[in-house]
Amino acid sequence: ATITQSYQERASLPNTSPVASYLLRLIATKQTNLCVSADVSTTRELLQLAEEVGDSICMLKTHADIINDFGPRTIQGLKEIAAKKHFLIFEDRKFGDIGSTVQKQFTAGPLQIVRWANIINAHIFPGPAIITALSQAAHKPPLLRSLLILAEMSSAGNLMTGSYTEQCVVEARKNPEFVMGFIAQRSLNEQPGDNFVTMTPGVQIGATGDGLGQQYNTPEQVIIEAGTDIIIVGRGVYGAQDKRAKAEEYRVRAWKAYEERIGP
Ligand code: 5IU
Repeated sequence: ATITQSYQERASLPNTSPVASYLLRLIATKQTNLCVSADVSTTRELLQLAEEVGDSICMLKTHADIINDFGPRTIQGLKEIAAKKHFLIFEDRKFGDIGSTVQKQFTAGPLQIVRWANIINAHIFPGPAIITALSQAAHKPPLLRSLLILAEMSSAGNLMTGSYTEQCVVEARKNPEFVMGFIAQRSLNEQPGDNFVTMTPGVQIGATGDGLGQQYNTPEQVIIEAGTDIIIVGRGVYGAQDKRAKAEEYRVRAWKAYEERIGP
């Protein structure tokens, strides 16, 4: 059902995590279901990209561990731009260890992810305690944080299929307060009452792959045919000469696709 419901309607359904509600309202207000993946290597490039694409996105996805000079200046800059331009920050850390270790990786070290990322993601191959461990760490001190479970990947030959993906959905349903949805290639909202947010990487216009296993679909394929909610675009945007214009082009394509999907 969520496939044909509007973002606005879904924001107030029961069983929706607080961060998901906030995000769905933000998407509806800004009219953008685009997340840009900022896979750049310096703080300067990261903040400049955030400024340039900020008006066109609902979320910026980071890989803090590929920023050469990541530090307090990066964190402060990111937070300021996110507040000014109204988007959420998603650190694509892909946690995948025992509960005790992921708590430390989430809160400590040079990155201190919990301090600045509204959204994080995790694999469930270590077992469901990874969800409770991250949730605990996010809630002392109480911070509004949410988790995306990695249910499917875009890369060729990946092993996240079938019963593994199904198990991701089972664990998500048990934790609707903290788990806002999935990274997946299609909507996994299959049961009445499911209102998970699906974010899909592997989106580019005019390319089918990158020679390193990445597989691309168009915004229309993922939003209309696969029923997902947010497209994640990296090189398609930051690889362009005019990043602002390119982000706007992806925003318009993905938004039109969503409008077509929900119908009049
Ligand atoms: N990413 C994927 N596929 C996945 C997952 C994450 O591409 O299944 I999970 C990340 C990797 C990169 C971004 O940071 O999303 C996609 O970048 P490009 O649009 O440049 O391929």
